[in-house]
Amino acid sequence: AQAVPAAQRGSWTSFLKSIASFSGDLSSLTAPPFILSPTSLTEFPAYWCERPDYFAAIADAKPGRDRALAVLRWFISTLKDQYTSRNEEMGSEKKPLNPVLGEVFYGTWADKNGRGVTELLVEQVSHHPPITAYVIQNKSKGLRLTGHNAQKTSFSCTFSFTSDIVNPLIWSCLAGSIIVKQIGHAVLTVTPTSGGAPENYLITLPRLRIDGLWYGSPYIELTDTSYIIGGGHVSTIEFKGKGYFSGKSHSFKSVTTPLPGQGGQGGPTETIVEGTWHENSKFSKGGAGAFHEVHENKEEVAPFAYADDKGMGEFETRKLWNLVAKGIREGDFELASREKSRIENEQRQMRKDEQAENRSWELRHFTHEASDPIYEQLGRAVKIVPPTEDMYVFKENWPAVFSSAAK
Ligand code: 0T9
Repeated sequence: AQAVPAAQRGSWTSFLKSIASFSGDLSSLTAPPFILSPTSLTEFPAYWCERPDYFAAIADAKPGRDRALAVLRWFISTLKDQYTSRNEEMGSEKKPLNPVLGEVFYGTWADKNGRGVTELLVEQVSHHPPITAYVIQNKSKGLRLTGHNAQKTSFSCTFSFTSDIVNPLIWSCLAGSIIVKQIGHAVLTVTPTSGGAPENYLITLPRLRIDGLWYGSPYIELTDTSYIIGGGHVSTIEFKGKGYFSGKSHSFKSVTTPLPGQGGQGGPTETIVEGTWHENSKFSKGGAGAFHEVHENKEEVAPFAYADDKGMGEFETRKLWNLVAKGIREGDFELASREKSRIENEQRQMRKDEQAENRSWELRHFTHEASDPIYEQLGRAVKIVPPTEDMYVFKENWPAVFSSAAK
């Protein structure tokens, strides 16, 4: 089961040693070529909408329990793409390209069967640590998802054995796992197109465990809990690996309850859904039959070609990383690393120039706020930790290529 090419075993072992003895920002560590992905993290927010029908269905659902379950169904439907698609497409989890400050990704999902156009705008709002902010909007349905993502990584030793190799502690850890705590959250806003007050849903993110490192074929398992709070309901989604609820990998159990005093009256007091997030799940209380069945027809976002929009310039992710990605895809690692160094040097120079001129980089699409009142207010229902989080507020400046841009 050894997936590491013979010529890269040494560098894989030293990479593992550096992650085992290091905690913080893994994105900046140099990894051997076989584990590199040609895709930057700025493209990842697109995973939230590769099943645009489930997203649109949220607006069509009746407010209350039905809508809370529609939000849950859409959320569950995104997890397969977010966390197993690299394994399916590239054979294992791979190390994404570490976005530069100001990197952007714009794209769209076409209208189909009257569900409306869905649009995506992403900006890398911090390089160290990496933070990605995004907006996903279906204007005709009155839906908008905004959020930001960062990660705190640590290493966990799963077992140890005694050995007299150089550093027994570190060596015994090489079969351990990377634990990724996701920082950040998302807010889904549903604005009734017929008028009426907008409704907010706070979405918190699961913890990741990356296993399979020893064999060079990393894969993700989700752990811990995610909450979806809004519309008078709270869904508590517990993630477990093999052998917990169903004896299967990628298991989850979700409990949706009304929030008394927040419009959550009436209907069953509890709805429980159980199953696997990458395949199927069903109701085990408060409903019957299938809850979500994965379908293969995912719809990838159509990026706006950078050549078509002068405004995007050098910072459009696929343009910026073009030659690095080409090198990784075609096995020309000299090209990949030369181009990567060029990009990194340019970035260092930009930061130096800013410092020398006593100015700082200005975000294109977002403004940073120290706290998020929606997170605080909705999070109270589950005594959320931490009690507040920062947020990135969209400046409403859709580039002209988008249909959401006022013309
Ligand atoms: C938000 C997602 C996130 C980003 C990635 C941990 C990870 C960077 C963050 C959390 C998305 O909504 C969902 C999916 C995958 C996550 C990545 C998986 C991963 O391995 C990387 C980290 C930084 C590494 O590259 C670790 C080293 C690598 C050799 C292991 C494959």
